[in-house]
Amino acid sequence: MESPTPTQQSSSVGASWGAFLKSIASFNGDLSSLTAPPFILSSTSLTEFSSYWCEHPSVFAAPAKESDPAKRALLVLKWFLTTLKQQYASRSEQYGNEKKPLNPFLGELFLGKWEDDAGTTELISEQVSHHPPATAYNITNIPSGVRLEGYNAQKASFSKTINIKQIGHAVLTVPAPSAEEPDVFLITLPSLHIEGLIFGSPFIELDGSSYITSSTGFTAKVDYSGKGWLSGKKNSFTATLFPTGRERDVLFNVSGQWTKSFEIHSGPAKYNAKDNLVEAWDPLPLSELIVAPLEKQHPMESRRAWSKVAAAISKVDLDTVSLEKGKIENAQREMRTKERTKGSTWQRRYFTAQNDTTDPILKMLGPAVGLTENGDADKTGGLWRFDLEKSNRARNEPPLSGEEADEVAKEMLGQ
Ligand code: HC3
Repeated sequence: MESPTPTQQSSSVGASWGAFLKSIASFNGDLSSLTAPPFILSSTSLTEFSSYWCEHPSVFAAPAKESDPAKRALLVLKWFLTTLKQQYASRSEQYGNEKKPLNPFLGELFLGKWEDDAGTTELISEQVSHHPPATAYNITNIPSGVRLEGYNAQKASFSKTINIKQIGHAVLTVPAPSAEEPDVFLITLPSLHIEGLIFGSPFIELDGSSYITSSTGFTAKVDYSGKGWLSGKKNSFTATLFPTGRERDVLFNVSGQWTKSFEIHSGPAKYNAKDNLVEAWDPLPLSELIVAPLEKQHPMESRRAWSKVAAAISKVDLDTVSLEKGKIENAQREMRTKERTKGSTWQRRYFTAQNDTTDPILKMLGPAVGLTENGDADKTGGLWRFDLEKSNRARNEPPLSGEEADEVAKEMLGQ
């Protein structure tokens, strides 16, 4: 038998579940290097995951209508909690089907929009770093001006199971009614681990705490408890909102399951808190993200770029999966070699890494939530911020002709 080509080695497909479990026990922390069994391969790239932040655009935009800063902070907390189900449990209709997403290539894009009663909300997601892998995103609800930007990477380790620490953060900007300056909210990302691995039915459980702190002086802390000792239910959490630095002066408390429903109460948590119920949340139908048809997409857009791999995954045609993945990986390697020879770097289309290591938002709000001023730039290939100038340039570019698109696909993706 011929020995595998570098392409086959790097394309991590195949392996039985037993071999997979063995490989994760000696795992080096690089999630993309895991050789997963065919049934656990997903045809969705991680660049698509940015859309999970906004599948209820009206909840995303709601804080802009609230004039009281504390209630605005509560609406931001509510929106954040409503995103968790999409972010961490939506890929499996039932528990136990969390798959291995496609590992995005540098410059990969995922663009879309939502059109609903909140008006138009635009999504831009770009793979801004490959080593280490990091994805950046910008989501704007046009009528309200509410805007979320952020970037994230994952650091994985193995102890009993796969544990993932999320690196990066998000910043939500909310124009406040009749205020000159918008409110700014700095959001940290929860840690997670994979459960059900041993039974071949992986699903995510969140752990630890995450925070949201605002320029108006309010902080929310969310504690994730899994099968909570209080409720005994999966995906449990409790959250409190308080004036920054005064954690005991709880203005609102929220509790429930992030996959199901939760209740918001005023004041601190009590055993019998029916009287101070502010709102009960039950998941709403999602607003559908609109993505251009493949032939209208830029060749670097995720679904177009990965279309052959995705088709092969759905047919469980592993040879073609390896071949098509390998073409992209090899073309990308060649691009990086060419850049090194020329002394150039890949120009990100929508985001720019901040060179000064003190970001004003992180400087102002970072200490309240334990984030450093450089946004862990060394672990995410940079401190990434949305670049409006670049975005306007991209928006005004004429679409590529068929020939130009073919050239880009050949050079960048080997297709
Ligand atoms: C860990 C994860 C990749 C990262 C995913 C992230 C953290 C990406 C950012 C999103 O905003 C939130 C999010 C949700 C799910 C996270 C994925 C779950 C599983 C995947 C691993 C790379 C796959 C591990 C393989 C297997 C078979 C155990 O599922």
